[in-house]
Amino acid sequence: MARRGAFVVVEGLDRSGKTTQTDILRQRIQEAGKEVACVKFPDRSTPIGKMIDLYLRSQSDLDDHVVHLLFSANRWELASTILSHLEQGKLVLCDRYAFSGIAFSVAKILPSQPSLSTTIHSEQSFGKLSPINLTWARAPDSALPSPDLTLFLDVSPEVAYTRGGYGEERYEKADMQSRVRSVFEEIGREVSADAGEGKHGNGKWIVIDAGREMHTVTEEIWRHVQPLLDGVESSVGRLW
Ligand code: DGP
Ligand code: NA
Ligand code: NA
Repeated sequence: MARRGAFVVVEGLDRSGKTTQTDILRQRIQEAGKEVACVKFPDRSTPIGKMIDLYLRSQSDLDDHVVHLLFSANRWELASTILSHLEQGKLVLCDRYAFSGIAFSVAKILPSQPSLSTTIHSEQSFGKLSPINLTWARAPDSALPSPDLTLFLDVSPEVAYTRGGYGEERYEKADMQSRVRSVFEEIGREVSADAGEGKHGNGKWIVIDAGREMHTVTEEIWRHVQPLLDGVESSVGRLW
């Protein structure tokens, strides 16, 4: 079987340097003589992406469930494009993916001092509508192409603060960011546990300490991506 391209996702907190590092990584892959296709979520250019953009800029208010489904739909809009790049042997480099979808939606229901594992798996409802738990949040992204490798750029809220604080958008607030970070940690544990048991892939999950000097972070990222430059033999997995 011909080798296909590898699917690499970069996830991270706001102010983690995700955009800069993704850009450096793209250049390095090209300098290594390999073809790379870049995808970024949310893709604000599509009709659904435009709705997401309005929401993120607080120009519209939407129910949390609706927002969650829009972000997922935005990924489905590009799923076949991602697959065809992979089949053509290109490495797909994706800035955020379904893990962000879960992390941001589930973070909304967490108390500021989370007792995480009980809360995010809870089926209990305390309003008219059920809050978004992990099971519900996972469902719409089920069967999307799964990454071979996810690099999670981790940064503490304190370091993010010293980098000039957060921006103006809806989720860019310190307490939300630390809750998002907790959910990402839980997701990472689950993905790693699955990989450890040899279960079908949600791929490999690597935590990168993005609080360090930029060059150090770049080198560590490269160490993980380099083995994937010549593609992979196995067929593309599906999420969850
Ligand atoms: P970015 O362009 O990477 O800064 O992302 C814009 C914002 O949208 C950022 O605060 C993270 C958030 N976000 C990204 N993907 C999702 C998602 O799937 N669901 C939710 N609720 N938020 C997301
Ligand atoms: Na952002
Ligand atoms: Na998204």
